[in-house]
Amino acid sequence: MCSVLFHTLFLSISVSSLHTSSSVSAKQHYKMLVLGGGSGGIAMSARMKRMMGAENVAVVEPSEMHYYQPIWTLVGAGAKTAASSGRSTASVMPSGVKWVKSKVEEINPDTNTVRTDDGTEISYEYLIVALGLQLHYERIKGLPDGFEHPKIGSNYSIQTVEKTWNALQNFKGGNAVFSFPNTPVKCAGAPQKIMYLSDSYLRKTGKRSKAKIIYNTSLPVLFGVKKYADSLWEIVKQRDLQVNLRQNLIEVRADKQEAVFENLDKPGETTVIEYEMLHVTPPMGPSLAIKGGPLADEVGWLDVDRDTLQHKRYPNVFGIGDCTNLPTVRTAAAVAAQSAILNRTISKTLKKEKPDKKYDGYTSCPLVTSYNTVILAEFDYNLQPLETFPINQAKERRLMYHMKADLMPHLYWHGLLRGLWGGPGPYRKLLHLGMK
Ligand code: FAD
Ligand code: UQ1
Repeated sequence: MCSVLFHTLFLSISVSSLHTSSSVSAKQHYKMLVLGGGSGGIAMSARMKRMMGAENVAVVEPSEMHYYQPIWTLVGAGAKTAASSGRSTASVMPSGVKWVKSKVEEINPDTNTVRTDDGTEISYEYLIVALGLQLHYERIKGLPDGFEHPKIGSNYSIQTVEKTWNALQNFKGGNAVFSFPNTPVKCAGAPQKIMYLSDSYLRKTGKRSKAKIIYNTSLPVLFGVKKYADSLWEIVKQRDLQVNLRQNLIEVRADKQEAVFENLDKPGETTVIEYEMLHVTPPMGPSLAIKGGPLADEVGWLDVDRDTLQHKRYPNVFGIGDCTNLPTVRTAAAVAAQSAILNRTISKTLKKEKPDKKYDGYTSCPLVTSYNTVILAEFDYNLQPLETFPINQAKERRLMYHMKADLMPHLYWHGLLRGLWGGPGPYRKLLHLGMK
């Protein structure tokens, strides 16, 4: 009780911020502890504040900055600035919610505790895990050091996204190469969106005839949903983009501008491509704070129920977003839909009732195909299209580009992060009324 009073007093006299850092608070127990302050963590902390009061909620997040990652596709192509993608974590943290500015090292669901990198133990009654996924540039020989050389970039990290734009602007002639790794990735369309944008840029600047554009993907398909893959194959044919399937980037010799790919169907067979521009999508894997621990599945992802998002073995633990093993494509759009379901699951669990709403796997990938067109892919667990608008979304559309570039950022900062946007499901039903 005493510590709660101290905490309240401290908050009331703090002039610099509404949020306190971990070093000044003695409170080490929360009714709702959220791990990770990215898309899923902030959205759920806003929802949990509404459900149980800000004083009962804490978020563990080490980063000073919060990034709207989906816009990095456009930053890499020079259509948005990197600065526009970030805001301070303090500014997105719901007011009154405790921000523990540390890194989670270990989660102990048997004792309902979490240990952070500064050795602090925090206990909880309920836990939401939203730790995102881990990028593994280091699994490609020659990286990350290779990024110190020009002509190579990656839209997947704030450190390297502007390097993509530099490489594109400085392109003179030769191969422009784009990779897709041999792991699950977040936003499975992003590795090829930057190829379409680069093609458009080179056409606009009169350099396209000097370029050979190559998309080397580990996957056996161009895109996992047939309806959109069919449209994308048409586009790559029309624009003379070379797609090579089952090719995995294993080494970058940045000093010589060489990329080495292995043929996944013929182990040991490698191809060396000299590049004038290289865009790397890194291998990705589970959060290291989850992998190998009691909350992980056999691969390392958070083991949650695909309908309710409740942990399969620990009923007071829940998961959202990229860190989970939900069998859908990891996106912020999926996080939005999941946040509404998880809110319901938790509210039912608190009342000792059975969760009733089911997540259908909704995810969405605005496939940017030029500086003014998008194919808006939306689909479910069964890889079946689940489109919001009563028009054929497999067609390239200008309207959808404006949605991606101009509307989505607002929906993210003011809707999703405030716990007010639970995905387009209800609007889809309205928009399709009378159409079927
Ligand atoms: P994140 O938002 O990544 O948050 C994870 C948080 O956990 C981070 O803040 C991190 O600092 C924190 N964290 C990590 N480890 C620890 C630890 N040990 N302790 C404490 N905190 C920790 N989605 C779309 O819907 N549409 C798109 O068009 C789209 N395009 C994309 C393009 C690119 C280039 C990229 C990179 C992503 C794109 N996404 C897109 C995907 C989207 O950004 C992610 O799926 C979404 O942010 C996932 O939310 P999350 O909360 O699971 O993870
Ligand atoms: C979405 O909800 C979302 O999260 C805010 C995205 O992330 C940026 C998206 O890219 C998309 C497409 C959606 C889905 C929203 C609509 C209106 C179709």
